[in-house]
Amino acid sequence: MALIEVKVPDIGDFDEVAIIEVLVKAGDTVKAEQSLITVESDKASMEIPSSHAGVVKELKVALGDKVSEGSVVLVLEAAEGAASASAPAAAPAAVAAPAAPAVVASAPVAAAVAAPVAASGPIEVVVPEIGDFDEVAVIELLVKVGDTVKAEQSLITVESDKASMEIPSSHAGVVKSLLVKLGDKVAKGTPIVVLEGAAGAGAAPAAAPVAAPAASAPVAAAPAVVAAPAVAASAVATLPAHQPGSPSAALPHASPSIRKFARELGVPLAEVKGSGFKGRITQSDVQNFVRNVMTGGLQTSAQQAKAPAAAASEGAFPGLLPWPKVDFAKFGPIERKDLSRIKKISGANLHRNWVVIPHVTNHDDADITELEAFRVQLNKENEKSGVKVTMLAFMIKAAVAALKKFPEFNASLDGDQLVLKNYFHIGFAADTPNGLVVPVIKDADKKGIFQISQEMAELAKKARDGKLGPADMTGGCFSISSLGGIGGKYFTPIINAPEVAIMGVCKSTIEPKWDGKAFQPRLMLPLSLSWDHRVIDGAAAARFNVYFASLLADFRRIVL
Ligand code: CAO
Repeated sequence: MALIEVKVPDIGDFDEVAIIEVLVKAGDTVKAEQSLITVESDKASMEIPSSHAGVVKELKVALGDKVSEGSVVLVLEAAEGAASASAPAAAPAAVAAPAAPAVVASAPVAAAVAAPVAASGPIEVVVPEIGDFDEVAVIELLVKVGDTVKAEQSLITVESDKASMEIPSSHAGVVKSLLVKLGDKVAKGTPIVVLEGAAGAGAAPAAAPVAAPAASAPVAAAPAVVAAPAVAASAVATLPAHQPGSPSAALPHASPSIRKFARELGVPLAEVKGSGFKGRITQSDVQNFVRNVMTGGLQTSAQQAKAPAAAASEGAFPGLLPWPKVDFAKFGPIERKDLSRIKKISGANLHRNWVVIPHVTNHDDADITELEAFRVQLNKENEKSGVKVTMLAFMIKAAVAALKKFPEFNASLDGDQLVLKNYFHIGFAADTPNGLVVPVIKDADKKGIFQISQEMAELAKKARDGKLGPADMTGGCFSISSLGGIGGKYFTPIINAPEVAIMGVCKSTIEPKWDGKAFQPRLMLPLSLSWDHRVIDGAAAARFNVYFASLLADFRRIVL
């Protein structure tokens, strides 16, 4: 059976759009035209359909990744005789291309050029070019009579079965009359509103709206927050509600701008009840939700599950004293500093992981005397290569071997099931000026020490420069947090959920070790393995540590 790469089709003028939902997982059987992922810009969300029927062999994207035309979404084992839905396999872009994506890019552009004359009299704003659609339903009215609108401001949201999009105003002005209502079907040229044009407020310059969707920050920023995860050695992960394969993670009905609004406020849309047309979530639904939470009338599931510091500080966490409120300035000079974005995200994730996961930490030591000598020798021999072999690279390989021997460490909890992974992506905590991030070395089992050392150096640099993308930080199976370059003896790393264990290592020191006849100076590396007691037992954790240490003590064991 043929393996087919299903790619993102033509999505108009967009360079990159973020994946906000992964709708299938490896092993799923999909039909041609079935939606695979949902992507979102600040003006539209759209589902990318499959060009073929078949079984998903491998997902090539993750939540938060940015994709553009030609990005490979997944590899499909095509069903026997299952040609593409609407075109031969040779032309997947054309095959898969839903009309919707084209609309997304063209709508604002066309709106801008639809009535390019500056005017102060009444202006009828019409639906611009919306691609191949004959008719789409109006699902949201975003303005009312009397509202002052700016050029490019969204007027209505329309929806097909694959995409929703906002139609922007071609002009600034005051809404004199609304010419459509909820449920109406509109097509190119349908009048939407009559505006009393503001003097001098003509059409938005053609260049601006073209650039707007692609360049606008929310497209890039929002999903990064969702996935950003990876932050903190111990902490961060994708939001479980949107994990691929979680069927309950249906996208709530809300337009892109409402979703962006909700994200900015940290509102979990899945918990908001929509009062709009066909249950759509409106801006006032989101505002009411926030009001209810703030007045204590409602707890988000996050609050219930994670008991965030904010709740504790308000005394809202049952059974706990309120967080002490102290006027520090009374005791001496102070200054205030906002937490960095990374710290805010990692803090919330660390807190959840610490509260939700029953952590236990096992400490042990690995004798790395010979391995360190080998590492130093390797670096001498390869001085000119520019690649410095690090102890961490050896630990990543040792972690892979230990995960293979103890598969429940390479797993995640999903309800009552354990998801066992047959891939080996290892995260490592990296210290950056803005906080901790956890870049991931993908497929570490297939890479050698030199390649891992090189990739680690590149990822650590990207991390320090603040250039890591969501794809660099997602998909990890197990993390290593090394404080070896700094110092310390042991610590209790917090598990980077949904992983189930993390290895913390500190600085190795020469210690006297009894060999049966005499004390010998040996280089000992302190290990601190934190593990999730819901998945792993103490005996297994001790065995994991012993095995991990034995590999570092004699690296030849790795090939046994
Ligand atoms: N024992 C003794 N020395 C060690 C060591 C160890 N376990 N690990 C590293 N070193 C040495 C290195 O050999 C290097 O020495 P030289 O410069 O003489 O060669 C020096 O310490 C600095 O190493 P490094 O930290 O730059 O390199 P690394 O590969 O060990 O680590 C990275 C890379 C990105 C993991 C690290 O820079 C970092 O950011 N660490 C902090 C991680 C962190 O903060 N974790 C805490 C999370 S708490 O939740």
